[in-house]
Amino acid sequence: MSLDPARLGPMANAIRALSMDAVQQANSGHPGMPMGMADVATVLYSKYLKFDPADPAWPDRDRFVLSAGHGSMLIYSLLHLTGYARPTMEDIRNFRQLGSPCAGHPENFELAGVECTTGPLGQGLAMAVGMAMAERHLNAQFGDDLVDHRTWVIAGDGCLMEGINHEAVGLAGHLKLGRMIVLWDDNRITIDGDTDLSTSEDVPARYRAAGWHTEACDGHDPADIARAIDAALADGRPSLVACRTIIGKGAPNKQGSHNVHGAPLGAEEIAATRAALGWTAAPFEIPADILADWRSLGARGAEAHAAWEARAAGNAQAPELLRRMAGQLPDGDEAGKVFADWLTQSQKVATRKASEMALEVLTPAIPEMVGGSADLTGSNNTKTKAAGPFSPENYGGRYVYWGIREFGMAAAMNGMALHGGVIPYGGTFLVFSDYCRNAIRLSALQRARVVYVLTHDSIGLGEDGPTHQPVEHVMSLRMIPNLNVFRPADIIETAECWNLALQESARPSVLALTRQNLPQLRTVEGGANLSAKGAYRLKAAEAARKVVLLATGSEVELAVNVATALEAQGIGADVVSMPSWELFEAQGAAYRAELLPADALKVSIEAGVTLGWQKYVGDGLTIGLDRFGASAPAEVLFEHFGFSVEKIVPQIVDRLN
Ligand SMILES: Cc1ncc(C[n+]2csc(CCOP(=O)(O)OP(=O)(O)O)c2C)c(N)n1
Ligand SMILES: [Mg+2]
Repeated sequence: MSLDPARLGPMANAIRALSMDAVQQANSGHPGMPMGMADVATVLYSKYLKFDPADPAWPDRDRFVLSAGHGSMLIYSLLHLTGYARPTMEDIRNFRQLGSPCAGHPENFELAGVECTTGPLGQGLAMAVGMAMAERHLNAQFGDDLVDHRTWVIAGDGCLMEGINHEAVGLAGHLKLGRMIVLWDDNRITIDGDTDLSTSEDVPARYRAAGWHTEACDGHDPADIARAIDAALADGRPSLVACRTIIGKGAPNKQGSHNVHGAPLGAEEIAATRAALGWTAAPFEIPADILADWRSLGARGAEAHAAWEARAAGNAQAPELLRRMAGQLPDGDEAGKVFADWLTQSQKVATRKASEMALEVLTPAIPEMVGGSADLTGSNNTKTKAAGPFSPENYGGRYVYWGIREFGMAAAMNGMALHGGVIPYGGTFLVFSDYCRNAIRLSALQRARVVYVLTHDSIGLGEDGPTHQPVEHVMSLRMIPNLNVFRPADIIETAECWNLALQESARPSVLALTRQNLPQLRTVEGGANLSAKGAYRLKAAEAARKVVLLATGSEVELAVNVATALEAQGIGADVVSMPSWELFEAQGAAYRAELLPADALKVSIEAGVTLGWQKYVGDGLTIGLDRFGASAPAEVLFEHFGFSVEKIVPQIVDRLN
């Protein structure tokens, strides 16, 4: 460390001052955590973290995740002090105000240097596991010269208490992610009060049981913090460093109490803190010598960065790494040729099987795809020949056995996507999307290209019964903004939807896929990817059009049969297949009106809740399932719950008369 250790105290106090003043100004926020972890963060940034404020996206930088996202002023202070272009002091003055990148909780798309969006406790640490996995994966493929960095996390009691922590820690220990270091803000305080109120767990023992190395230190003693981090670096296992801290450290009357967790200190206590810290600068002013120390530390990162650039310049693999890190798909369209050939065939397969067939074509062509499943590989059909197991012995493997850890998988996939260089996809049953729903939401919020392969998408899964039969899931996933929900109807649409999912560089996708076989409905070349418009006319009315049938997934076949029966009675019916609401919404009004004309009776058919379909059918008919399913073979269930030509046609005829 080139910095005089005596300078670290004032540097940490700069974080304390900025944090308490910004929270006071906003009259909202969390001063306790940044003030408590200021010393640890100062040691981390001054001695260990590899970063370059002049180029925050440099591929081989260390990743730093503030999992305790409520302490957002900690990272805003660090980014400003070390010399990132943003946040400016003006941004910090406007903490939590409209238009400031200093959002209430850190947002990855607001500020370079914020690696992921945090605040939902536990998920930051779990995303860091994915980042550490991506690092080892790319290291295995590109070597130490190009990929050689660490993943650091600051996490609080809450992050360690959440259930997802068990999944994340189990994965990291099993995968031996030794380049991951978690600095635990062990302040023994949460919102309600002392942690004694709600826990008596021996957290380090749990981590050790999962294969981690653990250390403890005095989180206010820079030398002791450095000693513990050095020990963590020396150990080959992932490390947890319990940093014993005092929440709100520096506020003489309030520190150590849950009252400093999430409320401004107040003018009086701020004055007392200034006096106690010997901090005489006005709010939002950093004394020149202290700022100079921080900036010199920030400038130091240029050296490691330049050394990496020099190595990359002479490395034949560097362009490929940069392509992947930029999120650009490889050139060429070998896959497209195979998919075009499928149009000349007539393959009756489940869409989960069609997805596997598409993946067998896509994964060799797109080497950055890394697949996996939460212990349902054979059911989700996610494994391909190109993807060998990802393991501590072979981090270059492209298939992750996530175990029964849906939430951990989804969060880690977010981390992998945000790390860059990897396009993760992972499977589970659609009904268990609820187990990972908040991570799916964070994929969408963070604009992360993650593909969720969610199979067994309706009562069509049959005998496993209502616990396993999604009813509300497809519709409820459609409610999440910036998430593409695809429900393809056959092998052709499945391939189209996979292509669309991969092309969405800033949006996650869900593929809702069937267990049961579905006939191929598209055989003639219809021009470009028809699913790209979200909905398209699969079959035009022959008789004068009176009805438009709108269906998704397995119910498109039924809609075609219903149309045939209506035509036999002289009633013209269009069939519109609608694999994606989101993409349909993005079409122009003219296209939407052409597909859903005002003068026809519109009927939706989907084996799930009907709430929502009124948007497209107006006062037309909604055929769906507004109750839980039952245990029986699929054909019996579809018949029983009214998904048959015999039960649907009379309802339509009735309505027309
Ligand atoms: C999943 C989730 N549940 C609840 C919250 C609300 N919340 C924010 S901070 C916090 C307490 C966290 O305690 P700790 O991590 O110890 O933070 P400290 O009080 O020490 O800063 C809670 C419950 C949240 N942000 N995320
Ligand atoms: Mg705490």
